[in-house]
Amino acid sequence: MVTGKNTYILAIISSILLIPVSADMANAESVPEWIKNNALWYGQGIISETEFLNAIKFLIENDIIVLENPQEVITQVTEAVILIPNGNFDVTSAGFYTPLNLEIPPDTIVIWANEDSVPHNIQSQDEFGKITDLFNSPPLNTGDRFEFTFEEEGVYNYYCSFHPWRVGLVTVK
Ligand SMILES: [Cu+2]
Repeated sequence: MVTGKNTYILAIISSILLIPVSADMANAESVPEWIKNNALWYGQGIISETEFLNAIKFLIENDIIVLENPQEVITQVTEAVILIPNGNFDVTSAGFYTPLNLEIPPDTIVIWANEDSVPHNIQSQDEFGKITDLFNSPPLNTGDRFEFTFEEEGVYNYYCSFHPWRVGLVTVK
C-alpha cells in the first residue's frame, strides 16, 4: 500500500531526476547509507520532512547530486556570421553582405568575415546614414574577421566606409 508520505517521497525523487545532472549521479554507491535510511524512516513517519529534505540538501552540497549551473544556461551566447563575399567591393556586382539582413536574438555575437579580394571595414550608422560609435572595425584584409555582441533589441545599420554603397542590417529581436 502506498501511503501519502511514500507518494511524496516518490514525487521528490522524481523531480530530482528531472533536473539535468551529471553522470556522477548514477553512482549510487556514493549515496551514504544514513541517507537511504532517512528515506525509509521518512516513509515510516520516524523522521520529519525537514530532516528528510536536509538529507537531500546534503547530497547536493557534497556534489553527490550535481545540478547544472542555471547561470551558465542563461548567459550562453550564440554566434552568427555575416559574409563579405567576393566582389563586394564592386558597385556593379551582386556581392551583398550575406545575409543582407541578419535576424538574431539578443546576446548574439555577430562575426563579419571578409572573403573578398580587397580590404573592407564595418561601421555602424543610424537609419539616416549618419555614423554612430556603436561599432567600428579596423580595415579587414581578406580572411580577417570582426565581431560585435548585440545585447539589446533593435534594428542596426552598418556600412563599409571604403565602399559606402554597401549597407547591411542586423535585426535583434
Ligand atoms: Cu568595403
